[in-house]
Amino acid sequence: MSDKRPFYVTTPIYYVNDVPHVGHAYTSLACDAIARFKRLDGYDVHFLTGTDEHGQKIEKSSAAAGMGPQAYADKVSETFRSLVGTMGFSPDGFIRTTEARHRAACQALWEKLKAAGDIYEGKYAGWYAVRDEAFYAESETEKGPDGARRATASGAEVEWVEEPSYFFRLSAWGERLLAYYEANPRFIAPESRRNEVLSFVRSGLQDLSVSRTSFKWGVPVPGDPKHVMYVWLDALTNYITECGYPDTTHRLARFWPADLHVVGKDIIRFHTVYWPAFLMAAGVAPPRRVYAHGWWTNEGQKISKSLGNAIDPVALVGEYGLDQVRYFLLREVPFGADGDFNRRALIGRINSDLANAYGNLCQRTLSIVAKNCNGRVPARGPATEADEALLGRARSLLATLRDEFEEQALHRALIGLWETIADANRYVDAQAPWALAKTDPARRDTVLWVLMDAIRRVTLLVQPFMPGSTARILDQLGVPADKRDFAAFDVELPAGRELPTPSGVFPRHIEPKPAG
Ligand code: ME8
Repeated sequence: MSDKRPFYVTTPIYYVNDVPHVGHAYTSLACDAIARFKRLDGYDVHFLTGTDEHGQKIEKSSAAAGMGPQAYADKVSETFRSLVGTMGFSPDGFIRTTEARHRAACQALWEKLKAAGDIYEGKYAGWYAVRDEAFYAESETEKGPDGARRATASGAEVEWVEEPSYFFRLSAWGERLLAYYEANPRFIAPESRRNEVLSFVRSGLQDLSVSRTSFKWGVPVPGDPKHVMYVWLDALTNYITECGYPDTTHRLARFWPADLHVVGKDIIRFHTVYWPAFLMAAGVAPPRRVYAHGWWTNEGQKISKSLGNAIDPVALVGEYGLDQVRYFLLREVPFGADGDFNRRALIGRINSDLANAYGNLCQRTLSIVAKNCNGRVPARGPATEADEALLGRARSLLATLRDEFEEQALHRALIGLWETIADANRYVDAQAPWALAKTDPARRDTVLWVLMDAIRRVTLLVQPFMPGSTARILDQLGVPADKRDFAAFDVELPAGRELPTPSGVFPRHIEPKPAG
């Protein structure tokens, strides 16, 4: 077993009722950047994503598509799997809830909850939203002008359901949940979400219906197969299925409790109330942290199937480039806040942050090196105050980024990196290495070495966000493949190393002229 520290990070598992849009890509992208950062920082990372394939919503959409639910799930799940390749995600596992290992884990968890006295048989009569796969109290719904009743929080239509059901004794867990939140102040983030959950739990919890009898597409309840498990009990269990539950040795012992579940703000309650309660009732430790990010709109509008304005991440990558899209999504909106997807903003960032700032810094530095230093890493002489200022800033970035990643402040990490890029560009202007070529070649070499080292440090840290482009920049800087993790952050470039011919990495985006 590795002596590295383990780190387990998960995305939500996505419903297969529809193909992925930019919102799904966003959550997985954030997890990917975090997983890559931790790997580079020497952790033994397990990064899990996958698809949520049971429940009434999937049963209904498969029927609407004229397919059996399994064939339908197979087909749509594949679109999420192929998005992994398109977006350059690096998961260590891709789980599907229709796998046999998952059914076994759900049933084992159910037996535990039952044996603990936390599951009892009864009858559910109340409101249910298929779109959210959620039960709502009447007070959480309202009737619209069209006469339809909807969940106030999500806008999903609710229907009245009355059926035999098993219940989880959630009402008995309120105090223990509050004690867990109290003892683990980092469990729910950001702070605004934590407050929201605290007030929900303090207001008193109702027992939760955890089985359904009016449809069939789910994991059968052990010993009572008329019932299928409530899809959220089924779905949440995926995080421990992946670790081999109910076998508590091996991966569960190593990676559980999960370090981080990243979710959208829409599903915070499931992850921070139901999930820890199920786990505690089954004698399993709750996860360490749940981070809920915000919601993307499209040019000011809510993204929805009925509006037909879902943004296809595959098309986006085709049009603007993979790393460009990855950068924009994580830079544009403070992680945790809501944001608006706007093409002008995307193009603006591609041209200013990537082409003009980062790309130009690399390109002008490396082309002067190619022209003046025989295409080799120049030798450094004594450092001036200006050199030390830039190098000092670049050296401090790793410690700063570790703190930002601890808080999932991905946008702040990028802001700090780009401030250093701006500093470096000002340094080039002030030092004017092209002018030193004739007057003071030794000083010119020092300036170029300082720039190359600053670019190297920044680029090592940009890797989790833009793996492809940074690999090309590191190639051009002559950084060997085994000197690209953070253990090599302080391994400086040796003078004299031969460099490949530089070429631009971040082209400007020019909008194609409308036809005609
Ligand atoms: O809720 N902006 O699956 P789901 C930002 N299967 N993020 C968005 C988004 C948007 N407009 N739209 C979707 C489910 N997301 C359950 C999860 S986990 C045990 C089960 C992201 O397919 C965001 O992360 O509806 C949200 O939480 C998730 O997709 C919901 O995906």
